[in-house]
Amino acid sequence: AALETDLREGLRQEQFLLYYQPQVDSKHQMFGVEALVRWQHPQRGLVPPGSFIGLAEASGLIEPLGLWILRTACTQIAHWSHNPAMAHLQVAVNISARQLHHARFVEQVLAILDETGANPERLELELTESQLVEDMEGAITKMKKLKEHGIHLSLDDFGTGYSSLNHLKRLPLDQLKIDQSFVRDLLIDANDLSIVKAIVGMGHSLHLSVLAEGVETQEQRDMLEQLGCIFYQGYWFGRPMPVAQLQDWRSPGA
Ligand code: G
Ligand code: G
Ligand code: MN
Ligand code: NA
Repeated sequence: AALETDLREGLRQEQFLLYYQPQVDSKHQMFGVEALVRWQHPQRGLVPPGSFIGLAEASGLIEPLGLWILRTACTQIAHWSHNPAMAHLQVAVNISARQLHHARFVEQVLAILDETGANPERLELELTESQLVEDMEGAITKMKKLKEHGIHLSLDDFGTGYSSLNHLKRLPLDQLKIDQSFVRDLLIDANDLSIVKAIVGMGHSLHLSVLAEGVETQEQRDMLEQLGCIFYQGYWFGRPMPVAQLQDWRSPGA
């Protein structure tokens, strides 16, 4: 309960900030970033999301926090639109189940785009299979509306949830993110290699882009490229970082 009180106070005082992790293509170009929230706690220091997102979801505080995250990411998109080096970047934002299933979620997203002046084409929302299956029909309806406005949709942590190919066929997605658990042992586990290969092939057959998460070495990146996967994210390319540092980012291996 102490942490929940702090979280409520943290929201009031805007103690949160967004870090951004590069998303890179096979030509070593950064084409996007994933926004990852941090909590600058007055006593505890910088708190990672793993330590408070669960509580924010359970307490309902994820609703105001999620709106703050979206508004901050969209404000960043609008700022970058005036910077030729950054204007092309897609900004991916993690959406929690509770936000998505809010009756007014689509209206909330559109209002924030309007308010910030962000180009909807630069915004990508990351959803997970487990949150979609809670209300598949409702989710599909909302996703279609978001897509009509040019917003991109990505399926996060792919392969760890209730992957039903029937769902995948029906979901209006742009991208699959291969979960990092499959990438970790790609070079030593033949099963992971087969799974990644299958996900890449299936994703491309469904006209989705496929991004591999958790890429930590050049060897993993090279193997992914061999398997036909051309979009990557992970510590090899860069850790989540403050926005100021992103300007100086250079791709390893470029
Ligand atoms: O960085 P870390 O490994 O602690 O992140 C843990 C989890 O927090 C991840 O599953 C990540 O998706 C989630 N997360 C990070 N930033 C956000 C955010 O802005 N909104 C939501 N809903 N989840 C986030
Ligand atoms: O659930 P989601 O996929 O949004 O969470 C992404 C989380 O994975 C973030 O907390 C991010 O910091 C973390 N992450 C990003 N790249 C790597 C990586 O290369 N290795 C590991 N172990 N974690 C990573
Ligand atoms: Mn994510
Ligand atoms: Na993920």
